[in-house]
Parts: sequence; C-alpha cells; structure tokens
Amino acid sequence: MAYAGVAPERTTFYEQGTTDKPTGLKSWLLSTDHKRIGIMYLTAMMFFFAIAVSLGLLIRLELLTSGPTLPFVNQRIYNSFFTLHGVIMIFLFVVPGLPSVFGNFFLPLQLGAEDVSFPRLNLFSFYLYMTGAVLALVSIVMPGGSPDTGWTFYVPYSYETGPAAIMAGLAAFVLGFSSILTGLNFVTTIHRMRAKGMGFFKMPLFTWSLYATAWIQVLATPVIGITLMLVLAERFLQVGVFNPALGGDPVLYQHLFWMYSHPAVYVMVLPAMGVVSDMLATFCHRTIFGYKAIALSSMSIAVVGYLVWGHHMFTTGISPTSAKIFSLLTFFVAVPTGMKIFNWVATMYKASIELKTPMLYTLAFIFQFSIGGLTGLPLAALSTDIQLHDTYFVLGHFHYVAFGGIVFAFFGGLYYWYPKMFGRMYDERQGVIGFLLQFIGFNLLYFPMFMLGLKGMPRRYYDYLPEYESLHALSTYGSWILAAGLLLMAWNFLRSLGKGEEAPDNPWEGTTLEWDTTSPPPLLNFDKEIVVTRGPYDYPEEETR
Ligand code: HEM
Ligand SMILES: [Cu+2]
Repeated sequence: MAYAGVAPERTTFYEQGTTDKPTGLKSWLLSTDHKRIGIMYLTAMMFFFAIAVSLGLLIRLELLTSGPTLPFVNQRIYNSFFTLHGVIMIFLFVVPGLPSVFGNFFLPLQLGAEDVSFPRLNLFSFYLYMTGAVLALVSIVMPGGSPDTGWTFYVPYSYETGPAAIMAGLAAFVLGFSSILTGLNFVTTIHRMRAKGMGFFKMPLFTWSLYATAWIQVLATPVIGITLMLVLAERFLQVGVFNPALGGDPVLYQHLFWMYSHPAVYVMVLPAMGVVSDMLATFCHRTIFGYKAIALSSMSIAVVGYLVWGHHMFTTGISPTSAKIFSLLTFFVAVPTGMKIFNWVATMYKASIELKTPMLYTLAFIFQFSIGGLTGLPLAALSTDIQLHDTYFVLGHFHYVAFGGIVFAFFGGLYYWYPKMFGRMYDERQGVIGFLLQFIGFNLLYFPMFMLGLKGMPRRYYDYLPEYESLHALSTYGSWILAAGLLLMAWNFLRSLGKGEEAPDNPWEGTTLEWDTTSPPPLLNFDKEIVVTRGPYDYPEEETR
C-alpha cells in the first residue's frame, strides 16, 4: 500500500555500511542516530513532565480548601510551585515536546531519508537541552529560594527577588539555542533530504507542521535570547533597558517576552495539529479532506502568529489603537485554525472510524482544543479581556489548549507510534481506560476554572474567599482522576516495552512512509531506496473502506 518504489541506481550506500545496531550506554549517549536522539528526548521529557505534574497536583492540593491547607506550603513556596510548574511544563516539555521527540524520530522516516541533515548538530542540540534542564533544576536550590516570579519572569519583580530567577532565565536562554538548532536542522532536512518524487505537496501533514514550526523556532526564539541577555546586562552592568529606576521601561520587557512566547505557542501546537491530521487519516482509512488547505493553514498560522503578541498586554496601558489592532489580528488566527477543524470533521463525515486509543486522543484533541480556542475569543476582545485578564478563566483557556490540546496529541502520538518506535504493542484495554480517566479528570479539573474566572477569582493567589471553595474542590478531585489516568498510561508503556506483543510493520494500515519499514526501523531506516509516486494519504480507490 505504501506510495513508494525502488530506484535501482542508489543501492551502493547500503552495501557499504553495516546496519548492526550498536549496544551499550555509550552507544546511546554518543549516538547521532535521529531515532535514538528522539528516544533520549522522550526519556528526559517524561521525567520533567512527572516533576511538573507533581507540582501541579501539589498546587491543587493546597487549593482544596480556602485558607492554608498543606502545613509545609506558605505564600512564598506556593509562588515557587506555580513558577516551576509553568517553567518546566513550557520550556522543558511542551515547547521541545513533539518536534524533539516525534520530529526527530519520524521526520527522516516520513521523508524516506536515512537521517536529518546534520546528525552531530542534532546530538549537540540534545545536550544543550540537557544543559538548560540542569540549569533550571539548579535554580530550585539557589540561595534566597527557588524562582517565584511566575513563568513569565516579569520585571521589575524578577530583579527584586533572589538570584534564582536569573538562573532560570539562563536556563531558558540555553534551551532556546537547542530549539533554534533543531529548527535549522529540520528546515534543511525538509529541503534537502526528501525522497525522489516527493515534492512538497506529497509530504505528510505532520512533516508540513514541523516545517512551519521550524521556521518559528529559527526566527522567533532569538528574541527571547536577546531579551534575557538584556536582563542580565541590566542586572550586572546597570544599563537601563527595563528597570524604571535606571530609565528603563518594564512594558518593553513584556513586548519582547511575548514577541517570542506567543509564536512559541505555535511551536507547541502546530506539530500537535500535524500528528492529529496523520492519525485522523489513518483511523478513518481515507484520504484527508482538504490536504493542501491544511498544509498551507499551518504556514499561515505561523505567519499571523507573529503579529498578535500584544493581546497579552491589553491591561498594561498600551495605546487603544495598538490594542484594537492586536485584537483584530488575533481573531485572524481563528480562520486557518477553524479551517483545520472543519477539514478534520469533514474527513470523519461518513467514515468508518477505527476507535483505537490514538483515535480517542485525536477526538479529545479536537473537542478540547476547540474549547480552548473558543475561550480564547473573549480574551482577544478588549471589553471582556479587561475583566478576565489574570483570572482563572485564563488558566482554564491555556490548559485547554496546552494540556487538552497539545499534551493529549502528544500522548495520542505516543500510542500511535509506540509500535514503530519500540517494536512492541501496548495494551489496548489499559490504553482505553487510561484515556477515559484522563479525559474525565482533565475536564473536571479545568472546566470549573472558567466559572471561577467569570466569578472573578484571580490567578497566582495562595488563598481565596470561601465562596470559591466548591469549584476549587471539584477541580482538585479532577486532578486526582487525571493523575490516576496518567499513572495507568505510564504503567502500560513501561510494561509493554518488555511484555508487549511483537509489533507488525504496519499495525494501523497507515499510508505514510514510516509504516513502510520494520518496527523498529533498521539503523538506516529503509533497506531500499524510496521513490514516491502518490500523495501521503492517497488510497487506490478499491482499497478505501
Ligand atoms: C496534572 C496536571 C496539571 C495541573 C494539576 C495543573 C494545575 C495548575 C494550576 C492550579 C495553576 C494555577 C496556579 C495559580 O495561578 O495560582 C497552573 C498554572 C500553570 N500551568 Fe498547569 N497544571 C497541570 C498541567 C499543565 C500543563 C500540561 C501545562 C503546559 C502545557 C501547564 C502549564 C501551566 C502554566 C504555564 C501555568 C502558569 C504558571 C504561572 O502563573 O506562572 N500546566 N497549573
Ligand atoms: Cu498569545
């Protein structure tokens, strides 16, 4: 079924090189094989995700009752909890997430290539990621206490508090370079390593989403790098940039911070949308509706996404004219996003959908990301945002997009590609139960946050009035159900590594190239040269069910 043939003229490379997989820890830590680098990112990220989830659960536990709940938590510690929770989740998990794990493992496979363009640079990017991660963890134990500024490190407070905020800023700076170099590697790989016959409009949508994402990684990430350098220069060289006491402007910091951090949300979500498109075509067993439109909508989201950062600053005193412009541009983003959702639903229309675990996550993504997107509209409108800014409504909104969307797509992708990555099948029944616990827990945890926000509950508060207690309690119970689902999923994945059934090459009858090689793939990915003759989701008519 795969849309590729053999080109006899290029067999020499396979005869030369050995395809035996090296073993031992060193062969992993020094491996330039994109598949191993992807798995090393996955291992590190699951560890950091576990830390950040634990912090989230602790925050929820403290918020179970009005008044102090946990004896070891006070205001200062509570502020550190949400700061570290946000920093680790954003910079160590969701920003690198899908591109570094699944992009690394599957981009060359989807292109019919042996590896990325710069394998050694790829390994270097991984070690930059690990260096940044260690710096972030070091910031927890700094004198004066761990960072407590919120994940946005707003000045001037991030000057007044201890040195930990600077260390965390340095961590973000180093992590930024890992992201830039990964983006550079992916842009070059997509331009230079596509198999014969694979024009841009024969690339899978996951690959398209990585292409749009890579351009943001390369062009937007330097802004946060420069901003953090300016913070250091001001702190240690006393040059006035952001600090009013030195003639600087704190609002300028917010402009620069969000000039990166808003496009960064598309670094997070575009690959998630890409994996959702691939999974949808596979489990609907049909060509995706509006392939070209979906591919180009990723590019247009990437472009428009640069122009909306001011919607985070409607209450900072920016001019009404600029606020109106940022508001209007933010509504524009809804157009290509809405188009994707329309095409996904159209693909499912009258399809015989195979409801395997990855497809359940795909459906949850579409449902929860839509709620996240729709609740973004009142935040983009000036009149309502003035009321809702910095309340629990914002928390609900971005957890629906970041967790309900991106992280659910990440887990769906992990279930989808697990057989290809590890050569084993996971347990389907445990997969479904784990999903249901996560889905119910997630909505119980975050939906009450919208109501809390509409009632005026501010975010980043250690305590609250008794009238908010019932909704907070509901939200906390939800976090426990969610945690149970996450634990069952972790157990399923870890146990199946050794005990899972052997995986066939193409368990889901997928049509993209990664399913056209063994599970797991050989060292050089394919034992034949690939020539592409059809679109990624094209089924010969009679094969469509
Ligand atoms: C079990 C999972 C999680 C729980 C229980 C949780 C809970 C929370 C709560 C209660 C807050 C608000 C703290 C406050 O304002 O007082 C918060 C903030 C935040 N969460 Fe989560 N969350 C979880 C997962 C995630 C995920 C997956 C992401 C990212 C993808 C995320 C990103 C953030 C960010 C960026 C903040 C803002 C931190 C700040 O104010 O600086 N969270 N979370
Ligand atoms: Cu934004």
